[in-house]
Amino acid sequence: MTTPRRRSQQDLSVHKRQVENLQRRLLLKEMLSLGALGMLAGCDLQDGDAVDKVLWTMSRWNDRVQAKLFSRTRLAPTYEASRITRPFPFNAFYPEYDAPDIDGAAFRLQLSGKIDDKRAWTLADLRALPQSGQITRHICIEGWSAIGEWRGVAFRTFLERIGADMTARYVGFKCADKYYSSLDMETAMHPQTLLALDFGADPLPAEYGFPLKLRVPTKLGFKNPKHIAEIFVTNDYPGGYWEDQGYNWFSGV
Ligand SMILES: Nc1nc2c(c(=O)[nH]1)N[C@H]1C(S)=C(S)[C@@H](COP(=O)(O)O)O[C@H]1N2
Ligand SMILES: [Mo]
Repeated sequence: MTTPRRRSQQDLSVHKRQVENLQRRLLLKEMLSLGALGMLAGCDLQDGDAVDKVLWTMSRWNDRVQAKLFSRTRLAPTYEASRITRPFPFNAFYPEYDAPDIDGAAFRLQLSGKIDDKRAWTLADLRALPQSGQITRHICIEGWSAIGEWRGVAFRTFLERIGADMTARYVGFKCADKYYSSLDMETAMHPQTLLALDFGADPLPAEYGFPLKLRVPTKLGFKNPKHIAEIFVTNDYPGGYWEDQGYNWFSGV
């Protein structure tokens, strides 16, 4: 008979083996990468394209390992309302006064890719779905963080509602300000990933993502697209505005 204690020891040893396997694979891959860098050194690092290719390959691989370690059930911390940062900091690739001016009444959220029902959504349609909220910390790669409150539709609920292909690898976002980003399907379905309509008690202000932003507390700030115009589901790596300039695609916190 296996006592609970014994069972947990067995679980631990299985876990330990998995970690060891992972470490072995990491080491092997690192040696392969070093080998590739050595080859590049041989060509004087003159060939920028080849160097780029190796670095991008390493980064993509790093994303895959991080995705394996990420757990759908790991939750980001939540906070009391008294901890909310006021005023909440603004950030974008342009100054605040250039934030897109969007007409909420005319707004239609576009859907494309591996989705059964690609009908466009009005804001009223989205508000008719069950709403929930969160008080979580937004962490920007530039070295600041702030606690905010967002409300909206659990993104998983929305994906189910539109008949998104949940076996696809990525969900991509195109924004009204030409920003774009993407998530792995696991993160898209995470219980805290929220299609946010409200910031605190009010609709998202223009600068903070009106009319829609994706709030992903398990990711760095740049993977929280504001002013979402289109959502698509795909198996082709969509990249992102900062991701394509070298920021790590996975960027989990
Ligand atoms: N559409 C859009 N979304 C965006 C950005 C942007 O420039 N455009 N910047 C990202 C970055 S780097 C950060 S830190 C957060 C800032 O969100 P906030 O203005 O609500 O603080 O938005 C993210 N989402
Ligand atoms: Mo950011």
